[in-house]
Amino acid sequence: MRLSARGSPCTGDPLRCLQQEYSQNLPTASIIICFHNEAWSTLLRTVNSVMDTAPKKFLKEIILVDDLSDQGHLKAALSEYISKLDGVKLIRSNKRLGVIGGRMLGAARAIGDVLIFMDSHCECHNGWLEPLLDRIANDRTRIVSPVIDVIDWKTFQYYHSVDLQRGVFNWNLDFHWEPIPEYEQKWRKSPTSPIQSPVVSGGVLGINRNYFQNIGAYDPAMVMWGTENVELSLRVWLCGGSLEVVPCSRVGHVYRNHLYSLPDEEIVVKNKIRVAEVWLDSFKEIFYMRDTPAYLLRKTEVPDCMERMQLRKRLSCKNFHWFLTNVYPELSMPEDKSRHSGVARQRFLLHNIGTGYCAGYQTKWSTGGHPVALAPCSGNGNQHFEYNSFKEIQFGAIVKFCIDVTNEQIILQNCHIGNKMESEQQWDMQKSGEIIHVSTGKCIEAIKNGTSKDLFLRPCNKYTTQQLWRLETVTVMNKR
Ligand code: UD2
Ligand code: MN
Repeated sequence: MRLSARGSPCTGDPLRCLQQEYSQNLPTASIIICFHNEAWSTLLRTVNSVMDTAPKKFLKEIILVDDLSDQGHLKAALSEYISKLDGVKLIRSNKRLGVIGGRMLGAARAIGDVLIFMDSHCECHNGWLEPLLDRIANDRTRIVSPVIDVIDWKTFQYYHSVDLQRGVFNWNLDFHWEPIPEYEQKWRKSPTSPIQSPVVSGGVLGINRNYFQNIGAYDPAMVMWGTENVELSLRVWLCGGSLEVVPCSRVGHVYRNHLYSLPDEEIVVKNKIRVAEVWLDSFKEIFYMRDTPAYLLRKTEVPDCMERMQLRKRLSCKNFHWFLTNVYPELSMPEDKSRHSGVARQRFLLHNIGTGYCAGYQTKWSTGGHPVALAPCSGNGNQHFEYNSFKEIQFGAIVKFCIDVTNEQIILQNCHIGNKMESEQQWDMQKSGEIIHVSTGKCIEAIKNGTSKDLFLRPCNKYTTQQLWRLETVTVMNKR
């Protein structure tokens, strides 16, 4: 016999969600709610809404972890209230563990098949649990998140998010939501299909209990609060699992604009540094360029990431480049403003005035790079370049090459982006049309080289039209 979910009121497509059927043999869930000085009303609203909505047969337990709260209402009154509730346990930590340590403490005590980590100020809707469990039942390496709606912390007004969103991060390693890209929309079979998500929010997430422990739980050296969801997400993707937002599951979360009095202000920065050091490979330099506090801190303090690096090796995890190529190709280089506009990217053709030809990538490899060749302007992808605020002229969508020089010949080389503040790969684009090499002050000139026309560096001469370039903008749709 199959059971149908008891209506999630406001999903992207509520009717279809109501029609979904789930097995009677879904795995059981332990809901882990870690809190520090949570208000009475919001904490108990969270607990009661879980009890009201989660089918008994799937709800193994609710584990509350008190992370050393000092507010009076969370002492005896809470213990007494909880003792009357069936299936709710309260663990008190005598040390401040933060959300990361607190959740791990709860996870260590849990006995359900699936762990659901939940913030202590949430409101679950009917039918939120089954679709999450169903996805994990079919594949234990899936980490799942409901759609998380916003509850205003002052007015408690509930805002249903209408658009389907996925979780992502920027080069500062800060998490945010964004509308799903077009290719994801097309790829999904129905409005109820899960959405692949580069990152899950930390607020509410489900993960198979054994899988959570096998892939290394949370990084125990990441302290207190912050970026643990980015770390877990990267690790899961890179080490063989996947992440998704399940549109038929909905939970509200009270977003507050408060800050904790964390014992050390640099905690979040330190957590981010660990994520960068363990998972970003050489791309971590971009993070350090974006995040000055992290850059400065890393100069004075080198974190010990040995254990996590060993874990990464043991689990045969892929590298960050794979993540950029396969999971989150939209994470562009920091200066690429076009990413804010969604799917379109601004690129241009480098049109040489003197020859009427365009610069382009050619596959032939010589002298340590690909010489840039001139060819009739076709507008094809091999003639698309991007210019960024590091003054690099880049070629390529995901694996970027940069315009460089060897023996005065203009070539495409791996970008040094972020590795050095000054590089041979920096160019000044003049309004007059010259492209000046920053380190030598010379100009790019189109010169006949046997049968082909190649590009060389020559002393600038504004009367040489082969040194003048027009940038012709092209707009490209991102594809996966
Ligand atoms: C977001 C996530 C949260 C977590 C956090 C970064 C959402 C909706 N929420 O923050 O899950 O990923 O970013 O770590 O995406 N808490 C403790 N001890 C502490 C601090 C907090 O137990 O020292 C509890 C707190 O009571 C809450 C949970 O940890 O239940 C997360 O903290 P938050 O709600 O203040 O964080 P939020 O929603 O801004
Ligand atoms: Mn929260």
